[in-house]
Amino acid sequence: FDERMAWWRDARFGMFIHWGAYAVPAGRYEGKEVNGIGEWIMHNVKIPIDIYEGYAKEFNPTAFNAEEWVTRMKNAGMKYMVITSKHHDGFCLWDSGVTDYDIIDFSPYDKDILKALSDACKAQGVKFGLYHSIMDWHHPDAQADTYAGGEPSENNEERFADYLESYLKPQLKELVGNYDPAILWFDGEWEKEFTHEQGQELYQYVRELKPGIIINNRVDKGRKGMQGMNKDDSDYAGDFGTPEQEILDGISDLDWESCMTMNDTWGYKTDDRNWKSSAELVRNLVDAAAKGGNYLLNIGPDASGNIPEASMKRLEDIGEWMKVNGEA
Ligand code: FUL
Repeated sequence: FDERMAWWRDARFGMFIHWGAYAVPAGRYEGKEVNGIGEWIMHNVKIPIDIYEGYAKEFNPTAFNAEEWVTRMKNAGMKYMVITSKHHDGFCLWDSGVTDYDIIDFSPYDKDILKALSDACKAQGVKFGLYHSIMDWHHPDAQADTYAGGEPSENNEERFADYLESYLKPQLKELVGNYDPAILWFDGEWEKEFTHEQGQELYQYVRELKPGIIINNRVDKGRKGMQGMNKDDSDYAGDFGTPEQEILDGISDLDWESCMTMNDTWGYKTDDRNWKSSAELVRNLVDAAAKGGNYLLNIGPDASGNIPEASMKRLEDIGEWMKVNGEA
């Protein structure tokens, strides 16, 4: 029996939140709809860093209400939240000490979003977790592979190692120290210079900051689904597998969590109206639970801080179903 994992295994259902500067363009660039997921717009149309920064400068979500989001989440039967402290675009939703590229120093908005949400989660008795990208398209030493806007540079390995020590780890220390997250959900570990050894070390680093914390398998190199979770991968860091946009095929006694969008994007996109039905979402939840997994269902709030109507409707429908059928 693993005491550390107990609450997470019981939880079954959580809310993923992808929110950041990409909510401002909302999937459109120069008047045109951009294909692909909303939070990848910087990469997908190769938006230069200084232009993209303009979105962060505009990001002013005055309608954001942390208590209301957590209440909606709870009413849907969700037991935990995982929100993007920093996605691949590098913009931070808290007042980071290692960069000004954050909601307090860079944007007109003056509220620390992670503080508001972690307080609201605590007050309403649900768990608070953070998604944090290892790759960073805004940092000159952590974007080399995926974001083609940067100059090819020399000594990438050294520079990336330096980014890990002087930027990423200090950020994680701030996050764990200030907001006491129950989960750290890493991503963007396919950054070319990032190694398996650095992944193992990152896992240890975060566990030392908070021994009881739970960390996904994407902290280590090789991200796909259940990669690293098999018993013969015991030197692979990470506590649970992360199948994306799919529920596992069979029953598994390994720890896993399926993350999924309600439409086709994680970050808000004005033009994405391809919503799954509430019935389909409930079926996925039941399917995941029956196979021993968790279901992490995403919302992408807009730039003013509103959850899309279609998402609120689905959360309410799932809540109705849970009231009748879910365990207390
Ligand atoms: C992926 C990311 O690249 C997507 O933007 C999203 O965050 C998804 C949950 O994970 O690796």
